[in-house]
Amino acid sequence: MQWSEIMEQVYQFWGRVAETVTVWWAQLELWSEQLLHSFVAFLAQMGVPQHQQLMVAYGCLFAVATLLVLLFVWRIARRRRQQFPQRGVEPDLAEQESEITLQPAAVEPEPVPEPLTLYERMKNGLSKTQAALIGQIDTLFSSSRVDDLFLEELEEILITADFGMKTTQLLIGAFKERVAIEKATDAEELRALFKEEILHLMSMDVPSWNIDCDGPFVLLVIGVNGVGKTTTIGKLAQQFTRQGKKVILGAADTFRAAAADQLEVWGERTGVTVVRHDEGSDPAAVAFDAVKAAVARKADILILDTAGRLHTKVNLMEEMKKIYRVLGREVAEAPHETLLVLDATTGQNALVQARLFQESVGVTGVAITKLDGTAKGGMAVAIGAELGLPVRYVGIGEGVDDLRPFDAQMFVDALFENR
Ligand SMILES: Nc1nc2c(ncn2[C@@H]2O[C@H](COP(=O)(O)OP(=O)(O)OP(=O)(O)O)[C@@H](O)[C@H]2O)c(=O)[nH]1
Ligand SMILES: [Mg+2]
Repeated sequence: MQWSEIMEQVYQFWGRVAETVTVWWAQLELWSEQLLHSFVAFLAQMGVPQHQQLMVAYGCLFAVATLLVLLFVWRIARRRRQQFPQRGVEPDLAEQESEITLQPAAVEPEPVPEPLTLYERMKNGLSKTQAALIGQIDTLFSSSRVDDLFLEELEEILITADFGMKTTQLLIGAFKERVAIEKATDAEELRALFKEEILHLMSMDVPSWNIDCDGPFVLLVIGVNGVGKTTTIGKLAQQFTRQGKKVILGAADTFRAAAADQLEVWGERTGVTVVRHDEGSDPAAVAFDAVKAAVARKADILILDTAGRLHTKVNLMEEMKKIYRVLGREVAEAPHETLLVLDATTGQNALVQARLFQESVGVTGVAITKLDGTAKGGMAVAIGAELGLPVRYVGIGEGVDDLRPFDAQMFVDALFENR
């Protein structure tokens, strides 16, 4: 639209406004004149002499207007007294007070919720397992003494929470022994002993990752599809980057282009370089380029994503051997850690996967994801107890801080704490 057209429209608008105001004003004048005439006629009827009628009419109108103004002021004063009853009628003071009292209330910021502590996050993440497992255990411990029936019921609860048969037997055997030694009968004592035995099964003496080793620390992440490998890698990349580490990611899951895209999204989010090839290319070639890039750029950590779709154990082994070879050629002892990602919601099935990967590839640690979405948290105990594999990380949500280095004591405390 042209500038002149806009101006014309503005003029037209104001013209219309002025016209309307003029019409209203004329109408108002007409009404007031009519009112005055009617009032004068009324005065005449009342016998007021003609030369005084106009003066009396104006006088009355002035009195009515004054009354209306006074009524308005009185209403405002009454409202303020209701707001500040203790102040009585001290308008100046009340005004000052109102500024003092009302101002902060008007600008008071929304209370910011305290960020959850690590322990609280763990507790929330384990709430489903807690509800299913500890609730039943508490009922059992407080309702009967330790006898065969009690142990049978305990066994059933543990199997339902996916501790698996072997771990359940181990746990019940150890618990029975402890109860006999300590001569425990009280529900609280039994609970404490049971908690200790779970902790004992989960505790493992394993050295932490030597991230500050010479050359990049190489972490190979494996697992069947959908368990949370890429998400775990993204979370790890973010956490390591926050610690000031230089991280490089390798998209050795070449099974589908979307896998590398997903990793690239995490790379962009965390400001980390992602080495990728086209869909269907050789994963070992990606591993080769990624490790070369990590060495050349003096990265602290290289994390490799892989596809979990190799159909047979032989294929899986061949593929992995190739990757191990190229990594080991570039960096001594690489990969330093082969982290198997397991989805907690799959319960005992995760243990079957762990066994398969352990036999064919050689796993050095486990990350258990999606613990927040399951009541089958018992599988986390079984991993260590049955396979002797250290749990390195647990995923307790989709947020970046919901991947936590595993701490058996915190895990058990969070599980057993009364809510
Ligand atoms: N609730 C919850 N969801 C998770 C967790 N970890 C991963 N996920 C979700 O699990 C889904 C699968 O995660 P991915 O990282 O794509 O799994 P993947 O193993 O890389 O899958 P493929 O590349 O297809 O083999 C995603 O929707 C993630 O957000 C966790 O700890 N808790
Ligand atoms: Mg993936």
